[in-house]
Parts: sequence; C-alpha cells; structure tokens
Amino acid sequence: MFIDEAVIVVKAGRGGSGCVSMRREKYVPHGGPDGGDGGDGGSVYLQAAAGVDTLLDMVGRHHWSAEDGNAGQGKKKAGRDGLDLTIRVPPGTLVYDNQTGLLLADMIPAGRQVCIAKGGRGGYGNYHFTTSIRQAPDFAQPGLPGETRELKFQLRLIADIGLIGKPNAGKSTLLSRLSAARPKIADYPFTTLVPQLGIAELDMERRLVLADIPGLIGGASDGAGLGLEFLRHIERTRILVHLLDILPLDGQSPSDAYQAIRKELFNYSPKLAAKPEILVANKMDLTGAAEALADLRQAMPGRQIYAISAVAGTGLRPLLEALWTAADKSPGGEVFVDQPIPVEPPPADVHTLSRADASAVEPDPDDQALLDEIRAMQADDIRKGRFYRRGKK
Ligand SMILES: Nc1nc2c(ncn2[C@@H]2O[C@H](COP(=O)(O)OP(=O)(O)OP(=O)(O)O)[C@@H](O)[C@H]2O)c(=O)[nH]1
Ligand SMILES: [Mg+2]
Repeated sequence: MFIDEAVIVVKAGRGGSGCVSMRREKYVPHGGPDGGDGGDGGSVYLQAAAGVDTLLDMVGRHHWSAEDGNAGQGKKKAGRDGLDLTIRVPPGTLVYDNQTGLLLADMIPAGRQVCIAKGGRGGYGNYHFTTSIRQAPDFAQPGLPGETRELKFQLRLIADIGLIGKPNAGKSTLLSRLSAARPKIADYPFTTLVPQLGIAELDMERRLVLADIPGLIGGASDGAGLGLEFLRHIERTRILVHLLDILPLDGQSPSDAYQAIRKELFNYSPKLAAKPEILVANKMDLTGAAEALADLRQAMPGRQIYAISAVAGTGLRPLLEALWTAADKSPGGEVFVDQPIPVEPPPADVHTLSRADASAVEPDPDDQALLDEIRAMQADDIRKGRFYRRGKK
C-alpha cells in the first residue's frame, strides 16, 4: 500500500541514574564513594533507505522509542547505554515538527541519516562529588530525560520525469512500455490512484526515473477528480511530460484538454508549471489520429509535439532521447533546506539530586556550593558537546 503522509511520536531514551554506593571491602577502611554513572539514553535516528518506498510502517505504529540508559552500579560500574533506534523512511521524505510546523529534514539522498531526538545523558555517580570536606557524598545525579517529538512525514517522490495528463491519456501504458513497472491499466478514468515509479533504461549508462501520477481534470484545484494533492510527487522532477490523448472518447479537443490541465498546474504551483515540458500525442495507432495530430499542430503553432503509440510502441525511442536531453539540461529536483534541529533546553529539574537518604532533604550549607559545582560540570559538558552523548562519537 502506498502511504505518503504519517504522524508519529518519537521518544529518545532517558539517561540512567548515577549510583550512590560506598566501597565496602575487608581491610579497606574508609573505602570512599564508588557509585558509577548512569548510561546515556538511546537516540532516535531517521534514515533514508533506498529500498523503502512508502510510509506504511508509520501508520501501524504511533510511538517509536529508543531504549533508556541503565543505572550505574557500585564499584564505579557505569550503566549500559540505551540502544539507538533507527527508523527507515523512503528517500524524499520531508520531516516536520508537527507542533511547530518547522521542516526538520529533507531525507535525500538515500543513505542520509539524521538524529531526530537525542537521548538523555546518564547521571553522575556519587564518586564524582567528593571534595576535601565532603568525602562521602550520599547523593548522585538522576539521568536526564530524552527528547520527545511529534513528527509529521510527507513523502515527495524523487523522479526525473513526471507524467501528467487527463485520465485515460495512456500515462500508465507509457510507463509500462518504458520501464519494468507494471501499473494497472484500464479503459476507465482514474485507474491510477497512487503515484507509481518506473526506471527507463536508455542504455547501460543512462537511466531516467519516471513518475506516473493519477490523471488531472479541469477543476482539480477545487477538488474535482482526485484533486491536486498528488502533484507534490512531481514537484522534484526535472521535466514534465504532458501526455495528450489524440482522439479522446469525451470528444474534448486535445488542445483544450491541454489548456485545462495547464491552468490546474499553475493554480497548484507556478513553480511547478514553469518546469520544462515535453508535449506528447498518444494513441497514434487509432484511425483518424494523423488528421487529429495535424489539427493539434495547427492549434499549437511553434510547439514541438512527439507523436507516439504507447500500445504499439511506436515513436518511443526519439521521445526517450528527447527526455534525456531535456532532463540533462534541467537542474536537479528541488531540495528543501533543513532547519537546524532545535535542541531542547535541559529540563528545569536538571540540578536536583537524588539523595540516598530521602529524609536528608534539609538544606545543607554545602548545597549551594555543590549545585554550583554541578552546574559548572554541566556547562562544561555542553561546551564540549558531550551533554547528551558522553563517551560516544
Ligand atoms: N489505441 C491505443 N490505446 C491506448 C494507447 N495507450 C493507452 N491506451 C488505452 O487507453 C486506456 C487508458 O490507459 P491508461 O494507461 O490506463 O491511462 P492513464 O492515463 O494511466 O489513465 P488514469 O490512470 O485513469 O489517469 C487503456 O484502455 C489503454 O489500453 C495507445 O497508444 N493506443
Ligand atoms: Mg494510469
């Protein structure tokens, strides 16, 4: 199933708590504090994976969490870091923060990996807090919570060429002729309900990715037919192929059909309408097609029109070469500029300590100095970029 929009919640792991422990060993008096640090929480990554072409996975599952870090232990044993979680998405997925609407990442090219929610840092164990006058600290630091985000994914397929035209023009037939794709083909309008990709191979070195989208009709910008939402899948293409049924059953002249669709394209996005466009007259095998083509050429003087029959396979080679030349000249598909992923400020309770003895919450004269000390440690961490990912690259 083709799914091109989804909302999920990602949650990075919480850091493990630091441990409060005193070394106790035979013949070692005054063993001192030896509580280890908590492990860092796992982070959530997104990866543009070449083999994935739908957001179907995201629809069945709303919450995606990375593992929490483990708590530290005695003998200065650090807790294990939580495992990261990697979510595979189709290349070309736009990732938005669903709450702010901010575009966080454009997942191209394939292979790109982005950290979308950082795991919380593990807390320091009590042995970090010894000073000359406080030799047995009875507290440690709790782990920090991981980041949580609500993400909205929106897929925009990546193709060189977008096939547009009225329903029944033969777009899917052309795609099946030029590539190994086997889209559904039938003699009724709106056979194609979701976009399809196919790869046309001109020779060993030259390939073009084609996108076949549902047919467009006049009034689509007001929701007629399947509307215009599928047009976003051809926003990144280099060129458009406008396919015209040379003898349409509804009797509308091909040049009127052309104008109606151009208007819809422009309504949707003037930028999309401004893409280079190649005009193709299809179904040239039908009787009367030659005359109709002559009429069309007259109605659109100065426009080059490629005449083909997708069913019979005639005229396809010159068309492919023209597509290649035009695609080669046209700049690559649009890449959206990512915003820097905002770093969540540490929560307000970051400085609170977990006391081993809950009754000992009486403010200690030392407390202020201690908090200052911890703040300095944390500021140092942040400065060195270790705030969330201590000990890891
Ligand atoms: N005679 C003839 N018929 C064709 C040709 N190309 C397509 N057809 C027929 O036209 C009908 C529609 O073809 P499709 O490829 O499904 O058309 P489409 O543009 O993908 O249509 P939608 O998916 O509904 O937008 C089918 O019955 C095809 O067999 C052609 O070159 N010649
Ligand atoms: Mg179709």
